[in-house]
Amino acid sequence: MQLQDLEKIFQDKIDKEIKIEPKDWMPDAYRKTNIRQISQHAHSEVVGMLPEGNWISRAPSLKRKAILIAKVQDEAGHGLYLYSSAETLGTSRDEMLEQLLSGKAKYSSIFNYPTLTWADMGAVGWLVDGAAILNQVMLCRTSYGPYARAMVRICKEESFHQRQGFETLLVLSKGTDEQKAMCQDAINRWWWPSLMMFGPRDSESTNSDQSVKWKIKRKTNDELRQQFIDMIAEQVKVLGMTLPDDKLKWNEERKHYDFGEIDWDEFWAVVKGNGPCNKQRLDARKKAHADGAWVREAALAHAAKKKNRQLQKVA
Ligand code: FAQ
Repeated sequence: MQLQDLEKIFQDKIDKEIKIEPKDWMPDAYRKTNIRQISQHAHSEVVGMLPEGNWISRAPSLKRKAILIAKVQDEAGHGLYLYSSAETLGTSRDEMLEQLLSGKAKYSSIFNYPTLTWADMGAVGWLVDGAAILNQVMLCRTSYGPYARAMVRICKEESFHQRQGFETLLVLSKGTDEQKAMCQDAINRWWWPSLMMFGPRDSESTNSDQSVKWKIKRKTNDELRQQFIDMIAEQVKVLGMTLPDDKLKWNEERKHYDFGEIDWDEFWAVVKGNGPCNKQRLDARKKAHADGAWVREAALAHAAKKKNRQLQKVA
């Protein structure tokens, strides 16, 4: 078949909302951008375990500890679904990990901020998982089949994460003056970085145009960010807390909240590796990879033994 015919079949499928599957022909750039996005997403889930893992041993009660362990384990599972989904496009887990550990691959800027108090566990659940889920609900309809299907399950778990984060803050917001202050402080520190999770402004977003045309992305960075602000500006009232933005104001004409300027210099500094915890996060991943070497070797040795035994049986 001619290249033009293949491109036409591909585009027809996209137009008719038929999912693109691993064995279907696809343009190289479609394959490449999906590998880029899905692997970055997988790395984010895995690196994202670190800020919360930091609080497992210090959770204030057995119940909170059990919930936090379950949540962190969920993130590992999300990483696994996503790595598997990217592998269907012809890349290997080893290649993706090598890119993460060597600092070549990106992961979400948000996980380069420290979790200083217990209230941060609430703020991460409410704001970080809240931002993640808005983006991921859209990705349940992304055009690449294995990515869309992974997202359906991830979203179910993510919505539980967001609610547990909100509930954690709700309890603090009704507590002592010290607990209330801790809750407000966590919201103040996580608000702006969570707005940055949606990526640069549309005018600076290099991948958006093509990704929207291919229905990889269904909404732009700015559209999702606005949706998030509108939702959180209402929810924060239930907590009796405020968001750290004096320009935040309902705009009756636009039917959206107006908001202040995001510090894009800070965003790009974090993306380029110069955030408060970038080095700490990568060092932790490198250590975990090195410490796990014996597990990988043992698994390979076991698989080889098993294969040998089967071959002997056949012979
Ligand atoms: N951080 O052209 P665009 C989670 C990069 S999961 C770092 O707009 P695109 C769960 C971007 O890669 C959170 N880099 O890019 C959880 C590109 O560079 P490249 C992660 C960023 O792909 C919760 C350049 O800037 N979610 O939180 C960021 O069209 C709690 C230009 O940007 C996903 O990954 C950023 N924030 O749109 C886990 C969702 N934003 O690659 C644990 C899937 C942009 O050309 C605890 N990903 N960049 O070198 C997406 O939807 C998209 O990739 C966007 C970016 C929307 C993130």
